[in-house]
Amino acid sequence: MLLTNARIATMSEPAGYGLIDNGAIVTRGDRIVWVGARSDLPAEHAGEEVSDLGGRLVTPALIDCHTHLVFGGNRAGEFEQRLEGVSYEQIARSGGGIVSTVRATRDATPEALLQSALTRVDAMIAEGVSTIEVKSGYGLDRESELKMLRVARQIADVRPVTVRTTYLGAHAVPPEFSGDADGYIDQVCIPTLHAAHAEGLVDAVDGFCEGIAFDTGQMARVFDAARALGLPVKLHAEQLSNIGGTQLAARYGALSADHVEYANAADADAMGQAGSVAVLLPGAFYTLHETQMPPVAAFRAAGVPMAIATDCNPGSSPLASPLLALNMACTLFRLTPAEALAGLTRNAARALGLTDQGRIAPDMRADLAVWDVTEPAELAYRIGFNPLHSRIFGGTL
Ligand code: DI6
Ligand code: FE
Repeated sequence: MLLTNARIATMSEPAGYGLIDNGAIVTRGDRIVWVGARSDLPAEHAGEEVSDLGGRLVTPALIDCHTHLVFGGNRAGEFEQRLEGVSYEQIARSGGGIVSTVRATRDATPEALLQSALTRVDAMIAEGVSTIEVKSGYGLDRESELKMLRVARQIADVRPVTVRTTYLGAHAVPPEFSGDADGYIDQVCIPTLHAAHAEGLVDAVDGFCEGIAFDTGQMARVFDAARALGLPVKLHAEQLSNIGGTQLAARYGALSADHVEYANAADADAMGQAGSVAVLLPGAFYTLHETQMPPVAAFRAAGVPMAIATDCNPGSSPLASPLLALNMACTLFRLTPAEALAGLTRNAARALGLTDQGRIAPDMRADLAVWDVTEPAELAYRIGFNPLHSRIFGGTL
């Protein structure tokens, strides 16, 4: 396939959009084989079937590198409580929060979990998403965690999307282990990781390192187990306070540290040296009325790549719109529109350890989004407006 008459944001440079005007892209099978100015198209590709994009903008398809989009129930009631001044932490400590979604998820059939997840997946695909990371972490017992991961993997059987699954057994302490986080880690979380890995259900391992969840010592045990299985790690770190999660993640060479509002310059340096991505989640910041900004200037100074994701979940970020996340990253966190778009393409791929996605370049997967705009900044600047014209997934329109 030969795509012509395109304005291409290749996202393949270390900064900026890598724009090509009057561009063309040649795909073969599920790969990109050539990209450049139409006038430079090698003669060998001139005979391909042409699709004229009418001057539209083409970007890499979007990658949502941090979601919890498989879950049961909903938490609209907690939204109302928070509006009356009850904090996310207070709700969690009084038996609500993550644990209330755990009850609903344990009770749900796999079929019901899949159907409700697909409503969110479809919203994301409609905004040009090609790859979605999905975490477990609302089961917190062996069978329910495995159920969540199997459902997450099933999404890719019924929709044209790539799914990466992350084991988040260390998300919260379930009620049956109340007051015994260590017992939960050793008796359930780590054995279930082994079971999920044996079933081929795990691409990466994550945890929630926070006062209301697990400390760095507990997370280190989970990370040691992941390392022994050859699995990469990532961490919810420094979301509500700074307890050293980012430094821990860096010591384990984590793919990413996520949220990181309370990270500091030393944390940014450690991440820069480890090559970890900072995954910024403006939907959670917005929903929880947070005021502590992630240290964006320190990330830039330390050369830490920044990714943007929806954190789609029923509690802290009921957001299924990557385009709104793009806008929020600029408006709330002061990223440039080019940084934000890199955050949903090139750097999101890196946060998932994917080397053949997130850029428009030869040998990359042909996952592309075609937009009814001409300026890439328009994707971030509009609110509640979806200009997707078409999406190409693995070379197929
Ligand atoms: N931090 C988050 O923002 C999500 N998980 C986490 O560790 C929230 C999950 C939830 O509230 O259900
Ligand atoms: Fe999260």
